[in-house]
Amino acid sequence: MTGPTALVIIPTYNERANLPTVAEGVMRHASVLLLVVDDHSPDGTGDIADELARQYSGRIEVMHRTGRRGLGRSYVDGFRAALAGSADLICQMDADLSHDPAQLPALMAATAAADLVIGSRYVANGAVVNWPLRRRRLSRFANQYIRTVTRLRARDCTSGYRCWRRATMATLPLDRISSDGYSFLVETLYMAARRGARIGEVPITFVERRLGESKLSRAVLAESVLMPWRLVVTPRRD
Ligand SMILES: Nc1nc2c(ncn2[C@@H]2O[C@H](COP(=O)(O)OP(=O)(O)OP(=O)(O)O)[C@@H](O)[C@H]2O)c(=O)[nH]1
Ligand SMILES: [Mg+2]
Repeated sequence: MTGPTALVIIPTYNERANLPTVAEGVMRHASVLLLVVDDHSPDGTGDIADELARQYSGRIEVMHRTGRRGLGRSYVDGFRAALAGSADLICQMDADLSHDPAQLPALMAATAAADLVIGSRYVANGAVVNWPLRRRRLSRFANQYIRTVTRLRARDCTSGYRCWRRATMATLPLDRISSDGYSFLVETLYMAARRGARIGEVPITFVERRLGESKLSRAVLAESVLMPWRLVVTPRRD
C-alpha cells in the first residue's frame, strides 16, 4: 500500500541563497511534490526555481507571479493550484530554512488525527534557535494577542509550517481571503477552525534565517495587528 501523496508549497521572494537547499531537503521524501510560488524576485530566485524544476522534472513546479506581491496573495494562488491537483496533503513551508524539511514527515503523520497540523514552536519540545530576546517576546506577544482576540486555541497561530488535509483546505473560501501578507496565516487558521477543522500541533525547531533578508514591512505588520479584530467583527456568511 502506498501512503498519502503530499504537495509542499513554498512562497519565495529573494531566496536565491536558500531555495536549492530547502528544495533538496523536500525532495528527499518520496512521493512529495513541490510548488514554488515566486513573486518575480529581483534576485533571480525564479530562474533558480526553474532550474530545480528541470533537475527534478515531474516533482517540482514553479508558479511565476506577476501583479500585486505578497505572501498571502502567493499562498491563495498556490492553494488554488494545489486544489486543482490531486495531492492528499498540502503543506506550507518557508524557503529560508527556518523550517527543517526533515520534520515534514512528522507533520504529515499527524494528519491521521487532525485536519490541519501546525509545526509549532510553542508546544512541549518545540524550540526557536537564534532569535534575540526582542524577537522572541514579539512572537510570544503576537500569539497571546491573537489567541485572546480570536479565541483560537492553537499555541502557535503564526507558524508558517503547516500541513492540511486536502478536503479541509477545500472548505476555505479562498476568494474571500483579504490578507496580502503574513496575516494570511491567522486568517486561514481562523477560517478552518470556524468550519470545525481539528487543529493539531507537532513540535518543531525553528531556526532563524542565516542567508537573505526578512521581508517584514510596516504595512504588513499593521495588517497583522488589525486582522484578529477584523476576523471577529466580520459576520460569517456561511
Ligand atoms: N511569494 C512571496 N513570498 C514571500 C513574500 N514575502 C515573504 N515571502 C516568503 O515567505 C517566507 C517567509 O518570509 P520571511 O521573510 O522569512 O519572513 P519571516 O520568517 O517573518 O522573517 P525572517 O526573520 O527574515 O525569517 C519566505 O519563504 C519568503 O521568501 C512575498 O511577498 N511573496
Ligand atoms: Mg523567515
